[in-house]
Amino acid sequence: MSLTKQERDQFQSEGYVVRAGVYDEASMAPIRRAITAVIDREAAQLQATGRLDRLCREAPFETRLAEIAAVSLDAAAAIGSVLVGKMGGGFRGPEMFAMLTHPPLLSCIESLIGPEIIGSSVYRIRPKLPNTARGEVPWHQDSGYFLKHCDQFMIVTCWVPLVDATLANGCLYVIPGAHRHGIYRHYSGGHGGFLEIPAEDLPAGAIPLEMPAGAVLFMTNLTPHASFTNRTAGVRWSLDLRYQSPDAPSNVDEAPESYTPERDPVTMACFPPEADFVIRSPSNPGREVRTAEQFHALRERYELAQPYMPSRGWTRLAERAAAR
Ligand SMILES: O=C(O)CCC(=O)C(=O)O
Repeated sequence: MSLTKQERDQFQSEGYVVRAGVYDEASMAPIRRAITAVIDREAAQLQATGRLDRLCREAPFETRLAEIAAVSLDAAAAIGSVLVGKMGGGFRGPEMFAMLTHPPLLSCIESLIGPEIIGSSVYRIRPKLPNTARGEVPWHQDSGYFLKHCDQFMIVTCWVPLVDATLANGCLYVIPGAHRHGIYRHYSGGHGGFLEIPAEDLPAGAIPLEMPAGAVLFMTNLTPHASFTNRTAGVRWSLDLRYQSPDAPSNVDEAPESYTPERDPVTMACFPPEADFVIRSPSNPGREVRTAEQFHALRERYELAQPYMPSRGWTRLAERAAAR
């Protein structure tokens, strides 16, 4: 399952590569069931408090949250935000741990960063709901969200659609080769509240990447990417998972309480609020997080402690507009 030389060359020169069939149906079934269980629980609570009339239980995974959104967009957004989480990575059940440590994925990762693999702190479940601009993610590089001293390190993003990602439902777009520019200037308060690189600051040549469920898009942390409105009746469910080598700064073996405003940012992990975790360490196997329980406890410890993260100081988009 390792990436071929041609795939690795494409990743280095273009900043991305897509590999189909990394997850088969059986390996995606548990996370889909777990997501459905969260929807069940949260929808029942919303119904109990009068914020949702219908649970839409009869709908399949692909359309359930969309049907809830048709009843109440706010209810669907609230359910989505439980899965996405604020700081802390949201859902951290055993099914997510299985997705993060899926051996075929790790073989591909090893061919990009070597055998010592750290699960980078940021992973997300994303439901892109139909026909709402709220679900759009503007152009950005993942490094825009990390601390500045991490721009020089490789952190691999793996974007995994749990349903087929198409032009119609809001597949990802990338700009091949644009990662070689280095970091672009991001602006805070962009579309949907996300960081944003204005499209006019980026080179032309964006391409959409339609992908079957279970394929993986591998991107560098400097690869500009975006996704736009879902114009179907279903939800475009996806995961984004990240990995780095031990050369890149991490908070492995650090107490979350050691992240304070007094600490020098250059000594910090790339994204301090959430826990990084050792997935594979042939040199020191005792450091590996081997069980879903260990993973859950580590993530929870960070979430409860709320480690400090300094601002990267990006200007607000509205200020740029006012200055023009
Ligand atoms: O899922 C999306 O539409 C956007 C994902 C993304 O921006 C990311 O994985 O960094």
